[in-house]
Amino acid sequence: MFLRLEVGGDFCLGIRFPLSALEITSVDERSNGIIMRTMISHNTHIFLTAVTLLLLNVSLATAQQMILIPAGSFDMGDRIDEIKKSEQPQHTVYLDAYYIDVHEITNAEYVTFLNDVGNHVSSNGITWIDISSEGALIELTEVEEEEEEEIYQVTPGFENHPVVKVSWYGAAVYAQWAGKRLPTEAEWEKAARGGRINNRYPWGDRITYDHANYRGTGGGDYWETTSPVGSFPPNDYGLYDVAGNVWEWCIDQWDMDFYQTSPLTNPVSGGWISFVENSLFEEVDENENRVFRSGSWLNSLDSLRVANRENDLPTSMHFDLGFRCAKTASQ
Ligand SMILES: [Ca+2]
Ligand SMILES: [Ca+2]
Repeated sequence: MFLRLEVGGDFCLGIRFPLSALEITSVDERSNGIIMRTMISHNTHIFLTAVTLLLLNVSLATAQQMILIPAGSFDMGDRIDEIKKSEQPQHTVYLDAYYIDVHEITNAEYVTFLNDVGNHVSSNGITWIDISSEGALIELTEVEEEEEEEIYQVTPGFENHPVVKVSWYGAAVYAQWAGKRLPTEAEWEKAARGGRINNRYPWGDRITYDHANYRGTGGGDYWETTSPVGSFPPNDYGLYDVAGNVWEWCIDQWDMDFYQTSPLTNPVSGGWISFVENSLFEEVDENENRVFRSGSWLNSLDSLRVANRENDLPTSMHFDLGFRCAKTASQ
């Protein structure tokens, strides 16, 4: 007999039992939600209930897919003189504890959000994700037998790839829907460094195609564009794809000289975290660039450096730009 547990379509655990048949199928309608269908046949033993509860706890932890980064200081910026002035001076920053997503947000996760809210454009006309340009991996399709109803769907085979062509607003509104927020730039860099000091890349000073998805292919990198999230080893905090695959939006407004004036505790440029958490992000100035980090499948190695900073307008949507979420630990 077989016990199967699935969460969000991307987590599956199966165990065979000799005495009973028990099946749990769960559908993740929202990021943390679980709907269960349970079918129990003959000879169900009480120990199966205990096992089920244990597995359910495992599934919930997996569905959350966040890791706690403990409170403390780290050295932010470039010490090695990589030429870019925006990364200097290196300065010590203290951050309160926070959670951050293990993975980049996937197409499947973003489609769940879109179908829940029923739109990909905000009420005041801001586009969250570009679904119309050639090569878009999410599209609106008619539901069979109900011609007037449309749902968002992922191009088959790309469900577990990171969502792309999402604007800063589209990232922020997803994060709010999921009960999270975007990471600050400092939170992102601390997480990406994985507890190491002065490392050029998340795992150290060297990087190869066995570490990350960047321009071209070789080693463990088989992808000319995005790769499924988690296709490469994690950093020391257990975070995947913090170098490469897709760039990742952060809360901060772009300020090239921010490191020269940055507060040394919980810094964020151009708006407090509460500003974003209180849903005021739709009032964020469309003409003020926002930060993204990580480098992408499109970039050479230099862009994947953990100190590297990039930026664009919050309305920008690129084929190599996505995001992951964070959450203040006290919440
Ligand atoms: Ca590649
Ligand atoms: Ca990335």
